Amino acid sequence: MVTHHVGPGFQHGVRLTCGPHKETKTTKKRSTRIISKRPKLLGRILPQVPSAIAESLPPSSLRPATAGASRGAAMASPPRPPPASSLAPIKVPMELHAQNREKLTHALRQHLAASSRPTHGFVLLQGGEERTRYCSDHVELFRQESYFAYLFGVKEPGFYGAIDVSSGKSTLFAPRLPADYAVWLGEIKPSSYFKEHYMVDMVFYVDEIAEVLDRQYGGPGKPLLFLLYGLNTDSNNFSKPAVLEVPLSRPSLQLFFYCFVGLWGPGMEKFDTDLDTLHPILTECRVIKSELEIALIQYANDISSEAHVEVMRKAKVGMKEYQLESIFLHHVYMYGGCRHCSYTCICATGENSAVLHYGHAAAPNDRTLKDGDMSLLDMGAEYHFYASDITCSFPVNGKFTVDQLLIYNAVLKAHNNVLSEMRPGVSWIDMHKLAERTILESLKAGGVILGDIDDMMAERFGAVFLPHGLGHLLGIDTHDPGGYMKGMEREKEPGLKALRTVRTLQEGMVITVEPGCYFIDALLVPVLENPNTSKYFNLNEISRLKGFGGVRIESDVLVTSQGCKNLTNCPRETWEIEAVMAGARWPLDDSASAASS
Ligand SMILES: [Mn+2]
Repeated sequence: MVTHHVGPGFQHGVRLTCGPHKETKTTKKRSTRIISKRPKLLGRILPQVPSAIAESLPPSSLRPATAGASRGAAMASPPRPPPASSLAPIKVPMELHAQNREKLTHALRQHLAASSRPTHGFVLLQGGEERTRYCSDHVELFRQESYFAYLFGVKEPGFYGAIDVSSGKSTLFAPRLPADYAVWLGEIKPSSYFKEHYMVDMVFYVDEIAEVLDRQYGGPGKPLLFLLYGLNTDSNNFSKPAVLEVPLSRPSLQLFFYCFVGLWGPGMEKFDTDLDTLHPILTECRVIKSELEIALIQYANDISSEAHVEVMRKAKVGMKEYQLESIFLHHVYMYGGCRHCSYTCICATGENSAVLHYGHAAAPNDRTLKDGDMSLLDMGAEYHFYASDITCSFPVNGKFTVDQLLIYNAVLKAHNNVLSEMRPGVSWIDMHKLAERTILESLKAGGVILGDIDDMMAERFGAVFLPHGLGHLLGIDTHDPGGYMKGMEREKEPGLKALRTVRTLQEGMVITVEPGCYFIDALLVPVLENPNTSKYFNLNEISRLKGFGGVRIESDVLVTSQGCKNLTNCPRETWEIEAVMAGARWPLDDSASAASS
């Protein structure tokens, strides 16, 4: 996925309204809500599939071509369809989160020692809370807050977690659930379950936090709590420091406590708090991935790559964009166990593929695929919090036109050039410029633009075609935090200002490489009207390509000690795409490769 809050959005600066005031709901309320809504859900009827959709997807005609290979044997018994997936959900190692905690305490101790501060205190994080749909009792499917997920791997809502900075010991605080929970929502798990399952040292209840931390500290003076508060440079939102429940029924009283008494409920006067130290250190921990994290990102990539291939195979003229989305979602969930995607699927075809973040509620992937369209499908599954973010572009009828070959290969060459240059020490800004230059050179070779490429680069002309950043860190968030650490400035120039990171690559980073080339009216028109820039266009060509849409190719790439490793495995060469769309297996076997090349 590409950029959201870049450029103008960023200039709004910090949005203080998104600070810690946002959530006031208590665990108790949540439980009551859930319980009271259940009977309604029990009576819900499954929606009927529109018959037009069912008809457009005759399952037999969409079977891979290999199904016909055993025709002779078909007389005796029906041929076995090939397995729909070669994958199955992998085991999630909770050591991953224990390692993450260890990494944090190590980094925190180092930081504190370096600034001559005492190395004791507690990291205290508040996990995410379940939300309902507006004022209704419909509970939205919960997904853990990402920093909490990183440190504790807890999938349930309403938890807090603490880490003793000096000993490294970790404690989870579980919500105290009412007895009715067992009626509507299942077994109330004992503390011992959470202790064992999440590999923490201790488990208590949320209402015991102040008492437990005070007791565990046992030293002189007040114990220090390191709370998470800091800016997400992609969204401009702030992470929310832990707030202890105020057992007051009236929101106005809660607000009073919040504003005048301090952030805390009863018992918090026992602690000192630090809002500055934790966020940058924890964010930096997330930037470099461990082996165990990489394995999960690889799995999310494997199942998502396979699902993209499945979509590619089943895409046909006359289908709806959302049917492509549906095939992807079904595949990653059915075979990969991925209940969440990392972001909303972008299934753009035709002119929609020039809308960078198509697929949102106001543009809900509902166009009919037409002969001659390109598609741009940006979809990625999430597995145990870890993301994939993959874009494939291909002609919906399975055969590239001359124009499509030109634009697609321009982007592919940019993608491949970047991969061949990526290694520790390389500047991401340079990689962006490399992608941009590659695309401009290809467009020039194809007669779409004219003039000197260096001049175009100096004038940032490439941003007309590639307005978003080349890629972003990927991990528990699709746009993983840490793109701009303290002291790193956002560039001001077109294209570069949209970069989600300006870092130098380091071993262990996972970053997306997603060059694109788009024909976006909102960008083309002003540039065509300006004589300083219109000189670069071959006007005949550009007027023909104006409705082309766009191409993006996106892979998730691990920076290794010597270079990089592409974690994504989708058909990328045009002949690979055409072969797969014609029914060839992926990866192509030797005969298919030979026939196509
Ligand atoms: Mn992306």
